[in-house]
Amino acid sequence: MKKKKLEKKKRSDVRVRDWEKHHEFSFTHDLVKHRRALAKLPETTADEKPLPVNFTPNGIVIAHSKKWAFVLLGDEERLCLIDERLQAKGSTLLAPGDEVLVEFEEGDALVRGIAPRRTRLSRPAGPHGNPPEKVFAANIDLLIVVASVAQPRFREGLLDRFLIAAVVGGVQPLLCINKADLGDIPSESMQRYRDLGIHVIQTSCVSGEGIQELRRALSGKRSVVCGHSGVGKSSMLNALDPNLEVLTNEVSDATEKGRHTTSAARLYRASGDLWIIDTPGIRALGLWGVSPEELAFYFPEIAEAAAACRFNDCIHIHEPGCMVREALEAGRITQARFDSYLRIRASLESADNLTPGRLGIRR
Ligand SMILES: Nc1nc2c(ncn2[C@@H]2O[C@H](COP(=O)(O)OP(=O)(O)OP(=O)(O)O)[C@@H](O)[C@H]2O)c(=O)[nH]1
Ligand SMILES: [Mg+2]
Ligand SMILES: [Zn+2]
Repeated sequence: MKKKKLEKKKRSDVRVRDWEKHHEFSFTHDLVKHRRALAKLPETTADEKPLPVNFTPNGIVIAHSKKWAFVLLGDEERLCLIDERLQAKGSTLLAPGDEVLVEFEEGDALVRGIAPRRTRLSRPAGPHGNPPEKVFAANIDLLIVVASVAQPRFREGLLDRFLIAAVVGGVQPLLCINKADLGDIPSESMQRYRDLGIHVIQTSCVSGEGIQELRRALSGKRSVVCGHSGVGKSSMLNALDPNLEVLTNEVSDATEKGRHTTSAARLYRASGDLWIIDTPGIRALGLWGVSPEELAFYFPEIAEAAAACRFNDCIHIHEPGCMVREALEAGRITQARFDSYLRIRASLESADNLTPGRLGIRR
């Protein structure tokens, strides 16, 4: 009985939210394939040759743990050790999509340099995270935020957070409403995002609806798929290119939630010049590099109205002469987006930056 309890505790300890903390652990799936290769790698990089400063990257990171990474060198996928000095630099931990310099030493491949990132998607690494910023995808053009019509039920909470992370990191967002074969979502929900200039595609990995449109949008670009567990992110990669054979799993019958099948982010190269990073489903997304005061600027319709508020430091909650609340009453700002603004603001003010936060005001 006691043993059972322990096992249970251990399993529940692996939270998807803690990607970084459990990376080594969650990576065992991929490791099985490469265990033999890994055994041949040296424990540390004894060589003290200085790290190169100006270099031309020769590889792209597919997936990584703290100490090693799968890197695409030309057409070859290679397991490389990461030079310990790069880890010591803190802010330069690897992310899938990173462009790196790999050098060879006595047959061993070593990651010796990380090129500056063109774009990034980040989140806070958590209270004990070092470095405090966790980059989970690098050098990408498109963030595909995936939600599902049902199983799991459609939830919008994460969407606005991903849209903000995209703006912060210089990435263009695209919204994918998957499992369209199971029904529809309210058209206002989709229109709300289309009105913000976001490309919204309804897809189904079962009927194939929208897959061609998605393929066109992704072609020639580097993208990353993100969203709750079970919405069909990995299935979408398979729909785009069946040769990928990405692992997927049914959602739980009882809770209609996903089973957190994908355990670590990984870059896939698919036919038609598609480069896509698949990521594990998450329950929540903390925002990196956004202060409560500047949050309104990431909601374009709120920022526009806010320019006319009576007080410069108006936070649009209860100040007199607030044009945001006026725009809300007039319907120019939707209640859903305003509620989302309030919730995210409350969470940015909370200690862990994650607690969705109850609406801080009574209306
Ligand atoms: N009906 C229907 N089912 C789908 C669709 N797309 C995916 N599924 C199913 O949804 C379940 C979850 O799919 P996954 O691709 O594993 O979901 P995921 O988002 O990668 O989940 P995590 O890896 O846990 O984050 C699988 O049983 C899929 O077959 C779809 O368009 N329609
Ligand atoms: Mg998956
Ligand atoms: Zn205001």
